Amino acid sequence: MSVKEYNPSDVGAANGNYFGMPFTPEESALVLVSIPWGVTASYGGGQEDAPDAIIGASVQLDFYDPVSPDEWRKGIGTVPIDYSVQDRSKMLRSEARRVINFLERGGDVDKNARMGARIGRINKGCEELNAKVYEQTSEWLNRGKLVGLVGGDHSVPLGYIKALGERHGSLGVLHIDAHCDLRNAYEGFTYSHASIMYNVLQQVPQVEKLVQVGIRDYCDDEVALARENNKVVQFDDYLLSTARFEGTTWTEQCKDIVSHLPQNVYISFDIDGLSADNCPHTGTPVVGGLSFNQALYLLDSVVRSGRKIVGFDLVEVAPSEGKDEWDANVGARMLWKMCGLILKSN
Ligand SMILES: [Mn+2]
Repeated sequence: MSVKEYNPSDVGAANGNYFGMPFTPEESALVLVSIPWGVTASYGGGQEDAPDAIIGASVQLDFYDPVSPDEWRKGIGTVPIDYSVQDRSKMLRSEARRVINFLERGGDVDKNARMGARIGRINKGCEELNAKVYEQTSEWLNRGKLVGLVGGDHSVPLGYIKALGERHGSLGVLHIDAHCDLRNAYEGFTYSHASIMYNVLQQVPQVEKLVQVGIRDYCDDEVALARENNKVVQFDDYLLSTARFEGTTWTEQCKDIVSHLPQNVYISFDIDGLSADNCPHTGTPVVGGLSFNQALYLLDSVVRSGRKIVGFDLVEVAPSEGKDEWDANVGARMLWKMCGLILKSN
């Protein structure tokens, strides 16, 4: 079907594309790249199934968006999912589970050659994944496309943020998450979901600011790192709430948050930054958190400030097995809003 014949008010087509959109990636301004990967989950898993589940849930959305009306008409294309990534993830995930169980029983990996070898294989597999994400996203950027990345766990965007850094020279990361993800090699895994922002700071020098919002489950080392590194600005979820109880508005807080960001902004959206009723099956849900509308208002504040969203990811959506598709439903809706916002700001 051509784009002209397409009526978005019709019943959604289950054509394998996000939102049942009729566009090919080639004819779209924005392409969505799926990374079905979830090797290092420390608690709940399932993130490698998120792209399929989000596509499934996305078809039943209606497309009028008062925040970014009609922006989808510029084209939102779906890059076919590479299931070899998911197969590799499942294999390495079973190795990672053994390592985590071993650690939880008090084991010392430095004294256990088999566990050490497992960690070596996992780290190598993650490096290969990072290279693949870098290549795939670079290819679409070179063709003049905007790219949205759909995880997968939070380890997946490293290669993409590198590609954007090389392209733009300077960018800031707006990081919405319950966690800081500033751990150096969590559980022995260099490319853990809990280390993504540590790795970004180490490996992507073009990231000049990392602004973290909604964080509420983090450790002393991560606070110390943030205090020593003037690139990192943290907005603790409870402290934001407290200020609002005492009269500060979310509008004022969003202005403050956005003021720390440079002109080019990458959004890294961990679904657990939202309150847990929005993501009950995510890997590490935490009480508190942003409402859907608070998060959306913050993202729109970035665009309204005149800054440009140069890329985004949506990670840690974990569909439950069985009938409850709520996590994927919320994920699809947040993805839809981010698609509209990136198109609006470019
Ligand atoms: Mn995260």
